[in-house]
Amino acid sequence: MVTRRDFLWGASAAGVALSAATVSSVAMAALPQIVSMETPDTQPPLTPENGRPYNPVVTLNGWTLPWRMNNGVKEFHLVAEPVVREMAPGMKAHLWGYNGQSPGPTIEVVEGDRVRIFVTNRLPEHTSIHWHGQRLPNGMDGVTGLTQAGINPGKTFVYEFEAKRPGTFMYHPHADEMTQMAMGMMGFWVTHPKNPQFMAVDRDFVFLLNSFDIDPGSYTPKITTMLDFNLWAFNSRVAPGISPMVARQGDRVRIRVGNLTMTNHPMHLHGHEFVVVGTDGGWTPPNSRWPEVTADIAVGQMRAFEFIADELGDWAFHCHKSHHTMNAMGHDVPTMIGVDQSKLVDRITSLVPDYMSMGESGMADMEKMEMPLPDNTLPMMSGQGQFGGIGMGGMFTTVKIREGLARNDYKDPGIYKHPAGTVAYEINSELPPVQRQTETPSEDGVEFKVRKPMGHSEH
Ligand SMILES: [Cu+2]
Repeated sequence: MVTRRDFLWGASAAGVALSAATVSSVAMAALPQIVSMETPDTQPPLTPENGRPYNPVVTLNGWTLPWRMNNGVKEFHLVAEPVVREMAPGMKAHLWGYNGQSPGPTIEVVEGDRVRIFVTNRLPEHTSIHWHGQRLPNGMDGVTGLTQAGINPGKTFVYEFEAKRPGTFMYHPHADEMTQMAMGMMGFWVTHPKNPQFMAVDRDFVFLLNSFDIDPGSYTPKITTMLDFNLWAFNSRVAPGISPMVARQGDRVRIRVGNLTMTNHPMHLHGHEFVVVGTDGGWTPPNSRWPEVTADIAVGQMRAFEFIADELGDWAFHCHKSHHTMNAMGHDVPTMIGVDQSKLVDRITSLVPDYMSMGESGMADMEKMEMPLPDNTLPMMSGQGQFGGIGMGGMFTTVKIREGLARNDYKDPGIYKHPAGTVAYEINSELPPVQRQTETPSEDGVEFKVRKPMGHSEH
């Protein structure tokens, strides 16, 4: 196996140009080289060095798979295999994925490209790949049993089709899906338009929503879980481990999100309105778009939305289901708000040694919880901001908007320096008395009594 730095074909993020002569005819005759990613860090966009030009995307905590051109055909090599994925610093998961990581690499092609994908199976059971949303011959659709035989362990299959429709797609197995998707097997696919000016944006971020059920202290997801997942992830990564999406002030930014969890996710952006410009069914006609600050993404769906990044700052971007912005916890934690537990703990721990008291005044205690956690377990809510604990895990990151960044600069610019007088502040002043209102003035100033509805006849 080789690292990304060693690959010879297709394209290079580092800009290392290699002559065609370095690729021997022997290599061209065999399968394309296997490129494997060793880090969960967000990789810079992979600028194409051959084939038709396009504006590359940035995969959040991911990367784009390099290819080789073989007689005009774009050839990729995906390897389905067990991987160790760091979900956030301090926690690694034993997942299944492709080419060293979960999710697999993003595949980027251009409308009209002839594409050949070699899929090698290094899993202990058969697999297949379904190319979600694509126009292709039925026999390339990747449904085990229905359109092809399963790819047995150790075997390599070839998929070949023309990338007919430009847009945003996903890939995942259609073989023992319950296991293979619960283990993290999925990836993103972008077919760029032939005309690079069509729907061009300054920054184009892509990622998948996925979820896992990994008991605190363990490494492997429970694959029979139907709904009660405890790790809610962007690309198999949870806050505070998710990269920020960095933009230059004034950039047109696109975020494409695919949902391969078992529930819907209302994705919410702070400080800006966006429009949904596309789904996995294609681009949305301009006259049918409307502004939103939250877009619900159902299971198996993709949404592409765009906004002008005109407000400087570190803006939260997260799923609006509050249990999806925290990390692993037991779901049988009782609500303890208002309960003084100080005298109870000693008595309970003599019976239940690992009993933790928490939640006396809400769950914010968890942000500063410094009690020892089991190995390989993330705090439920964590992340440090410049003003203290952020109290978020799971599906949470930031869009960091700064002035004058270079076009290709995706580095974390650090914390936002707020202009003087623009941060919410504490005021020390005596509270005024409470005015208890029992009568509500109507709009024209005539008062009326608030009363309860008397019955259905009044409706
Ligand atoms: Cu959610």
